[in-house]
Amino acid sequence: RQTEDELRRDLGTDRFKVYYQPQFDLRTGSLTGYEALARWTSPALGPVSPEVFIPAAEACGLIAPLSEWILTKACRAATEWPEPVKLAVNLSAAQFRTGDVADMIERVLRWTTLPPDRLEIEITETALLRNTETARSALNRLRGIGVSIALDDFGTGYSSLSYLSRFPIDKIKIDRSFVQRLTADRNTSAIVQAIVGLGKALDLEIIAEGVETHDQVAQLRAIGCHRVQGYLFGRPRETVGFPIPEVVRR
Ligand code: G
Ligand code: G
Ligand code: MN
Ligand code: NA
Repeated sequence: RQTEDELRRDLGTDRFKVYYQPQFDLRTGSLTGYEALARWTSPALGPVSPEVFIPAAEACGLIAPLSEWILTKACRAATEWPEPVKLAVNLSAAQFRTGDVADMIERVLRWTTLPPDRLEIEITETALLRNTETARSALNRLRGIGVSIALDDFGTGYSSLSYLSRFPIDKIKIDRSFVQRLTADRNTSAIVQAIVGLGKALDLEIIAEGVETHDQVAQLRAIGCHRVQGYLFGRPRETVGFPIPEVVRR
């Protein structure tokens, strides 16, 4: 397949990039971290979304080297940020199929000298569903060295709630489909409120992703969800940005 051939050719070159999207705390107005988002522009195919090239890399056995490259690049960048905020990196389900994802992460942390407590990994419910035992032991090991774990796209997967007690989760990311419906739909607002309540009861951090409007911010504040990420506050960019946008401060 052409995508796979091009992927193989471009792996490790600067045609792959890592972009960073900021996350904020609405109460304090402070920057809390950045999510790393991989980007690829292929000479033959043009810009290819990670929704396409991550599955392609999984299919052709390149997910391990690609992920290690992304993680290394992001961790190295994070050691040079002006503030020691968290770096969140996405891991795909396929990476939990084998037992060595924790080894890879530990190796990259040592190599880049990023303190483990600055790294957060984002996983989806699907990843946990498909590889329950290897995922549990990898996550426990990472947790043990100080890496934190975020459950991504929360609410869209299967059997969400059981994961919260069965895996060492620190943070829930409320999927942007909920955020998008928040101001138009009373039921969605009740669901988000329930997720926030659940998170508080379980002592989890909660962040809303995909925040695009001031009305969504007002609703999230009212519901008690104080962490946010989305185009309203900052798009993913190649370099990290200061100062903090006005919309967070007021
Ligand atoms: O930023 P964007 O909308 O292009 O991301 C699309 C999807 O690709 C999202 O689900 C995001 O989590 C995923 N993604 C982005 N970068 C990475 C990465 O480095 N690794 C993995 N596994 N997924 C990523
Ligand atoms: O699955 P995950 O949550 O990792 O995916 C994050 C994706 O959401 C990335 O592709 C990122 O570019 C995209 N994204 C980030 N902020 C916004 C936003 O405010 N609106 C929309 N529509 N997408 C966003
Ligand atoms: Mn994510
Ligand atoms: Na998401």
